[in-house]
Amino acid sequence: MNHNLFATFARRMNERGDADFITTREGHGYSYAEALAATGRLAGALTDLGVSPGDRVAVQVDKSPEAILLYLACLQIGGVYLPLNTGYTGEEIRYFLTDAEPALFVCRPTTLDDARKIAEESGCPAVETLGNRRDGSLMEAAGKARPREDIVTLGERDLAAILYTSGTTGRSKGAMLTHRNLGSNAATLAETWHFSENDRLIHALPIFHTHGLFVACNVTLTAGASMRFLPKFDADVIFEEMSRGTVLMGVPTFYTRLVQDERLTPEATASMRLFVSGSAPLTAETHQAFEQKTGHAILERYGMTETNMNTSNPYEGERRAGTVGFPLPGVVVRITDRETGEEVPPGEIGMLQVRGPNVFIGYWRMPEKTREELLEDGFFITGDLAMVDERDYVHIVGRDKDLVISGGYNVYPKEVEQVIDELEGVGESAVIGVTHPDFGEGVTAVVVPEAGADLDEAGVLAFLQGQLAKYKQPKRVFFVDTLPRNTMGKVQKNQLREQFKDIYR
Ligand code: MCA
Ligand code: AMP
Repeated sequence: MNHNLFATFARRMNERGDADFITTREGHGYSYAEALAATGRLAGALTDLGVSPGDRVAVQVDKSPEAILLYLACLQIGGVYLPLNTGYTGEEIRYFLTDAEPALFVCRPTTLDDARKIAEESGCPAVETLGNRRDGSLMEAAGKARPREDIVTLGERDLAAILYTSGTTGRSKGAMLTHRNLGSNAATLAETWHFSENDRLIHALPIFHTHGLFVACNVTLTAGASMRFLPKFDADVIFEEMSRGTVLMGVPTFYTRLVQDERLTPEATASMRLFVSGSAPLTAETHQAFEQKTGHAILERYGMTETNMNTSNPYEGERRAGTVGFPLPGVVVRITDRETGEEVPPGEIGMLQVRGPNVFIGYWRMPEKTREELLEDGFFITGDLAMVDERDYVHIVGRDKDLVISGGYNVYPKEVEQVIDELEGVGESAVIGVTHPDFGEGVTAVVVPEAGADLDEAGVLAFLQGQLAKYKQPKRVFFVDTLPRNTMGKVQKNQLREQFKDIYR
């Protein structure tokens, strides 16, 4: 049996033929049959470029239908897709290329010179470009290549993708996701969320993360539905698209922005059947305000890069505000004591662990990290603190890991602190997430200057430009004489969060 996920997709693509798969507002797009043919041409081009089964293909490109076809072409030939945030700086990219050793790096036409240099220094043998106007050297190569129609035969543990879970500095971990991981989750979600050929997904998320790539695209392909591909979230466009769409998938920031918009009414959302939220906590207030204004209860689900989706509120039945619903079919969730690892009784808070066909097989070339987080009995330690209520709904109540989630993007404080600490005059720093009305949490730096140092907020922010992706840069920087520490010397970030809790209000 061929476990290649693309075999399932290709069957669906053949069945759906002339039906729309992906369209843009500029009138560009692909029917299913066109997408299948174009994927075959890209698969031919990748082969010509020397990509073999198991080879990584690193991709940092703007959002476009062709970028999705490139992902599919990678699957088809057994390559390992490695998407990279378009906000990453050259330094950040250097780490990923060095660590993952891809056979090919596909970048934007505008960044080719820098990309070539970084690729050369990182030992990556080939660089091609892909633009968002059907341009770039990869599209040219696809035009000349002999299309591939075969689908490489794979086992269920073969890799489909590697997604890095944080930025740079050697700690970033590449989560290895198999064809089985992605395929099982797509099938489960399509069924749980009642996806059908009639669905038209409004796609406004980036396509370098689990949410916009796997949840959105794999579910669409599994159901044979269609996607309206938008470059980014823009409320004006979303309101226009909602008159024809049926489903929106978004991070909570989408919904906090929509509920503040006076155009949000039952009429504006009349053709929609489902609003999905995830990647960060949706507040109960936003959930309730959205329902009050539209009659739609947002369906909140919970996932991770390492696991795809774990839990979901029900399609039918109560979508409980402030909860992430029930474990998906085939997924087992257990809440454990953080010290002993023993399961805690319902109603008590503990570490959320998860097991299922969705759970990744480990971190790329990090066996020790893998052993620490992926237990022998198959459970993965998520780092999220959770509680299961009397009706079995899972509540995510906090995080045991030092992580800030800003507008759905993960920011690892340590990474930002390390860069700030390099600035002359900085004694030490602590980076925290503080409640932010738009991004959920705002990245915030607290800096202790060295004696006599001449530092100000603008100077620190200017120093970070170009070193860290924009979304990782603090929204504000504050100066203190000392950082609060416990008796073990550990910085008490809770105290800092409390001290600065009102700065974005
Ligand atoms: C943009 N900026 C941000 C963010 N996005 N700063 C902090 N956090 C962000 N998320 C910066 C911009 O560079 C800009 O800076 C300023 O903030 C305002 O930008 P704005 O135009 O308002 O932003 P936007 O372009 O509208 O983007 C906001 C956004 C976007 C729509 C929330 O960040 C987004 O699409 N996030 C989705 C992330 C995502 O897909 N996460 C899924 C991860 P300046 O003005 O100085 O230039 S997958 C995952 O987590 C798991 C598996 C799961 O469960 O799904
Ligand atoms: P990532 O590493 O980008 O995949 O982010 C995964 C993390 O996002 C999880 O470990 C959670 O902390 C958080 N997350 C995702 N969905 C939700 C949700 N619905 N509610 C609360 N936190 C979430």
